[in-house]
Amino acid sequence: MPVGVVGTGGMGGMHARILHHKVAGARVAAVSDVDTERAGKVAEECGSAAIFADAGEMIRDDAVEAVVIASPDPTHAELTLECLRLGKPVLCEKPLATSPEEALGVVEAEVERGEKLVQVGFMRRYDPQHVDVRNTATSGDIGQPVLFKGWHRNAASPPGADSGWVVINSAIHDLDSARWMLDGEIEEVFVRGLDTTGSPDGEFDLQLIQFSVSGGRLGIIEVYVDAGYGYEVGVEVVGTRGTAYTAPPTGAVIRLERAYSQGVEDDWLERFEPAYTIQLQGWIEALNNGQLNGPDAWDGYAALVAAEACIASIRSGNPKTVSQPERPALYSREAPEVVR
Ligand code: ISE
Repeated sequence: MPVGVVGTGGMGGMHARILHHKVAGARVAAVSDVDTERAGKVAEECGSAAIFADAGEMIRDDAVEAVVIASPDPTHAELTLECLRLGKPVLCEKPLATSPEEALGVVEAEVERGEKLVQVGFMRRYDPQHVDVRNTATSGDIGQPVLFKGWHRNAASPPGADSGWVVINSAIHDLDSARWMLDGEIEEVFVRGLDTTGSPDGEFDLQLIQFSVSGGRLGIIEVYVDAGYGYEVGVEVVGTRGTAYTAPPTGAVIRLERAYSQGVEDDWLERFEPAYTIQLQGWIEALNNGQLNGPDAWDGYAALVAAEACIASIRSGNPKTVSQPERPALYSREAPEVVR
C-alpha cells in the first residue's frame, strides 16, 4: 500500500519510519512538509520517497493511495476532507479537528460518501497495557466497571499552550480512553485547574476533569502538562469486584546505593512507540483486507464534543452537560466493519 505522510516532524517522521521499517504491506510513497529540507531527510530514510512542499498536492498525487496526517492540528480536518473527496483512506492524528463543528463536517462528508475511510490516531487503543486493562474491564472479571481514572503527565508544555490546548491536544486522548474503556458516552464534565508555572495568564497546565458516563458511571482525569519529572500516562478501571490498571513502565528496576529506581520516558514517542507500530500495522492490514476497524471519525467527533464542554466548564467554573446528535448508522457498533 503506497502511503503519503503529511508532516515530517517528530510524529510524522516516526510514522514514516515505522511504515518503512516495520509495517509489512506498506511503502512510504511520499512525504510532505513546508520544511522541505526536513522532509528530504525523512524521505531519504524511507526508501527515497517523493517530496512535496504542499500537502494537498501530495494527497492528490496518483502514486499515493492512503494518507497519514501528522501536520499541525489546525490542518487536520481540511486535509481529511480532501482525502474523503478523493476516496483515499486516511489515518489522521488526533485531534480530528480543532472544534466539534469542524469534526462534524468530516463526519457528514464521510456519511455522504457512505463508506468509512477515516481512522483517528487514538493510539492508546493499541497500547498493550491499555488493551489489557480494557479487556479485563469488559470481561466481567472485576465486576461492573463503575469508575474510570486517568493520569496524563507531560514533562513540559510548548510555548503558548493555554487551557484549551491542554484539553484539545492532550486530554483528548484520555477522554477517548474513557469512552473506549467504559464503552459509553460522556454526559457531563466539571473541570477545575491550576496554573503551576506562575504565568500571569492564569491558564491551567494542571487540570482535573470530573465527569459522568452513560449507564451511571463516573470518571476522573488528571492532565498535567508541566509535570517536570518525565512523561507518564496510566489508567485504572474500578469495578464492583476489583480494579485493573496499567502496569508501570517495563524498564529495569535498579537497586543502587540504598535506593530503587526505574526510568521514566521523556515523551509519548518513546512511551507509545509500540502502540504506534501496532496501530499502523493494524491500519495497513485493515486497508489491504478492506475492513477499517479502528477509532473512527465519530470517535474523533465525540471526543471533541466532550473536550469543548471541558473548555466551557473551565471558563464558567460550573459543570457542563455534553450533548451530541444521534450516532449515524455508518458508525453503529453493530454495523459491519467492512468499508472497501
Ligand atoms: C501530544 O500531542 C500527544 O498526542 C501525546 O500522546 C500526549 O500525551 C501529549 O500530551 C500531546 O501534547
